[in-house]
Amino acid sequence: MKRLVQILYGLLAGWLVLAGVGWPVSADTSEQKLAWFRDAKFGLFLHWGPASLTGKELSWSRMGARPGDIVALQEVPVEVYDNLYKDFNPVKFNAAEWVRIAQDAGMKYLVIITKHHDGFSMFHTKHSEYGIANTPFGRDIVKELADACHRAGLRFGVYYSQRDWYHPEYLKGNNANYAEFLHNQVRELLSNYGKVDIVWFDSFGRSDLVKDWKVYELLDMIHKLQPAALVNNRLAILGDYNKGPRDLWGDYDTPEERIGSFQHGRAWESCMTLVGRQWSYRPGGRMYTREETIRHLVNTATGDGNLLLNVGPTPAGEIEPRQVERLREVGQWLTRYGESIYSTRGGPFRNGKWGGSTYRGKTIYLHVIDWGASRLDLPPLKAKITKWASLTGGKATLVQTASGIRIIMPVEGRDPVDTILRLDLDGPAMSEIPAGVPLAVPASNP
Ligand code: FHN
Repeated sequence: MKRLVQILYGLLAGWLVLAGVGWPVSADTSEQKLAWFRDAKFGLFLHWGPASLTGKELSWSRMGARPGDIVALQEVPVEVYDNLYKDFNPVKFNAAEWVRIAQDAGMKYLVIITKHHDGFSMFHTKHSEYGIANTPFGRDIVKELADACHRAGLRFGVYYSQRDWYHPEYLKGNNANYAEFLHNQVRELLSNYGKVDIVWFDSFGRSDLVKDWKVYELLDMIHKLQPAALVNNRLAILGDYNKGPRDLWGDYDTPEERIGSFQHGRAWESCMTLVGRQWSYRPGGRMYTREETIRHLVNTATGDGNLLLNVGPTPAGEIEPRQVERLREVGQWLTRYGESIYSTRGGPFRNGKWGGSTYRGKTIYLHVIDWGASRLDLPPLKAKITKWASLTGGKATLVQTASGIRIIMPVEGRDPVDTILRLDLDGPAMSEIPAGVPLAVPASNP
């Protein structure tokens, strides 16, 4: 009966999302578990491994027939790829330095690759020889990062790929043996590295085999070993996120390389590369500008989501100086304007090309990215604006009437990245969108 209710709930929720109504708050999504995540808004994703020695894409550059291949990326012969670890010696790796870089960027959590599709374990494991312990470096990367995060008060997440193109039993052999291997490694990660705040799965390759991998037992193990850990929506099958049984959807959604659409009732996090649309180290790849990177963060926050921004460290164990500088610039912006991002929720106005809004208590922050012709027109609020100010300067005028809000900001007063206006209300901003459906913004705006 419970499963039927869950399926019906899932169908209803899916319809609501498709209808653009938004996601109803699911009774079984633990909002208190998610509270820190919703407040944090911004995390660091780290895609790293011996593949960084080639500058090609982690796992995907390894040649070999695989289901759903992106053949174009395959450039490294398997026998070369699978022996890179013998030369992997990132002597400049300093976990405390990476944690400092993340915190200087204003990031509140970190997710590290522990094993990607290439099957290489970046942690000391009893269940595979193909891992960091058998490199010239030898040290347990995951342990050093976990310890540094715990010391610095940065939330710690582990990425673990259920797909494993190295393991002899994965898809080709006895999947029950692969399931045991997978469960054993996840148990190690959740037992040996202290508190784990996020388990970031990255999908099984084929839905027809999910049952072989005992996904429900895996979920039970996680809840027993790390009861407060969040699990993303990639526990089960590739591409079919949020279509299988509701209890496999995890705690939040994970739009990738794009800004997720406005969604209020169910948490979400856009994961995005900073350089070259490649997850692992890509020397010379194009890096997002300061403006683009800040806008990625603003556009996720105004949609009520998080941004997990990815860097690919070098084979020497450093984060490229140019990437460190970009992250530092975002951190400086957050030092000045973080009140409009951290511990806010997205809305009450629906975000779009014009920008968007965030709110906390009786305060709304407008993030205006495109003023269009000359002004911003917003729909009416129930609450009265008691005072307002521009956090980014400029001399604007604001008029609130029963038919809406009109804001005029002269060109010279507009911030080239994000003009932030703070509106203080005589009532809670949340009461403007009780069902979590954002207020539509007139088409007269961009
Ligand atoms: O194939 C992986 C990819 O390499 C990367 O790890 C991303 C990060 O979300 N996940 C998979 C693609 O969806």
